[in-house]
Amino acid sequence: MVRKTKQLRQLLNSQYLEFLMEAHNGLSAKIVEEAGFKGIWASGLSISSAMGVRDNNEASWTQVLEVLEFMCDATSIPILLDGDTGYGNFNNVRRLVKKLEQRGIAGVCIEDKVFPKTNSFINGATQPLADIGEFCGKIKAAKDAQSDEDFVVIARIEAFIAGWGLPEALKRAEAYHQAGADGIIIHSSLRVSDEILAFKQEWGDRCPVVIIPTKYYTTPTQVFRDYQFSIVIWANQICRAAITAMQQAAKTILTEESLLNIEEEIIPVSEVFRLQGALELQEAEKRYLPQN
Ligand code: SPV
Ligand code: MG
Repeated sequence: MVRKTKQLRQLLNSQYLEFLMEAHNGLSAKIVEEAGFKGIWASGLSISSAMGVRDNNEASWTQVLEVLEFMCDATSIPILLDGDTGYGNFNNVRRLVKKLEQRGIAGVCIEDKVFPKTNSFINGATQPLADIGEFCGKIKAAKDAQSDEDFVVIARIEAFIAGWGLPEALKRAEAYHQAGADGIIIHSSLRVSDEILAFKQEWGDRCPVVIIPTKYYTTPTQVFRDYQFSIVIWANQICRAAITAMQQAAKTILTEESLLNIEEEIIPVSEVFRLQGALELQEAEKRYLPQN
């Protein structure tokens, strides 16, 4: 089987538009793989929300690592971690990369903001950007720390989010590319894709460019193909779908004080067992437990 790092690298360098789907725990990761996705975005927003905390580095990086381990064990497709700002300085980044490799994570994305970060869609224009030189040091440290040559390091540019224009975004992209980033995420909070398209037009194919169309979701995916983006990340929809379903089920059961109207609407317990791999354990028990 192709190593997960190599799988992710192949997605990044593929001539076709590829897709990563968000997941935030072992169960959602498994569901994403079963749906047919070739890779997973371990979203900071959705992992933190599943933990019941904010997307402000309230969960420690080792708590995130624990979640990643479950996600990785449950799946055979590569995981790209949303590594926020790298949880500290260059030194924290290189330790992060080492630990991610040990846990089977295929790559990490770090963004050019300041620890503790805030989600890009919460007052983005007030968020300070990292110093370019300091951020380049983090990228270099990440690349020097990896022991698997295919481990992927993506640099995420928040210039548009923070209210800077195209020249600043391009300046940063060039610096991060020179520092050794394997690809760039160009992020935007506009409801139209103008910023990211203008960026790609200027940037060309100097290195793969990844996008997160959470806000500009009305842009047809064919446009992203035509502009030759590398990967589209659907960054939070599995988490949001789960929240919708959980809110509705909780409300129905609370008000009706009965399961009658919900039982047919939700998956049976047997499907939970299947997703957990209960059958495998039953077979293993036959092999390993004394049979009477
Ligand atoms: C995440 O999924 O945590 C991201 C993407 O960073 S976004 O929330 O769209 O900024
Ligand atoms: Mg994030």
